[in-house]
Amino acid sequence: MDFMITGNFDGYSSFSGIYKNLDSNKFKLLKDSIVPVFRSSVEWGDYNNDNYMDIVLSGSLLEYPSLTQYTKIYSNNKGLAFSEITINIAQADEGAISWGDYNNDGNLDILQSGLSEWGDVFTNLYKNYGNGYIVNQAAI
Ligand SMILES: [Ca+2]
Ligand SMILES: [Ca+2]
Repeated sequence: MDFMITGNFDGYSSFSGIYKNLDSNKFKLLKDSIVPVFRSSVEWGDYNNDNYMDIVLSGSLLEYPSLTQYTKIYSNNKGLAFSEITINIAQADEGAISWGDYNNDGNLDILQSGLSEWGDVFTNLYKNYGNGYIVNQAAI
């Protein structure tokens, strides 16, 4: 199993990293350009059903002293790299984000909660139509 961590390690910058399991005792940090976030939530899921686990994450990007909310989906390119996909999803931090197939159509949907850039608390459900379309199903 590989894993991903996000967080803040010095108070002035944030970090996101994917670690590939080389064998039972060694992991290698991949050099993918995952947005570095803290106050974050991240989960693996195969949203496009290609049998490669993708990533959804949300959190705060800290480039001291500015702080920006980020929510991104990264598509797994056949285990070789991850690329950010373009999607209309609310930017949030200090929340939770997860995959789940709420309508049992075989496509993983997204449940997102968190704080907007204006400090509003929200929860959104996004339906995955397949073919790259993920649409907000209105605030919950
Ligand atoms: Ca996938
Ligand atoms: Ca679904």
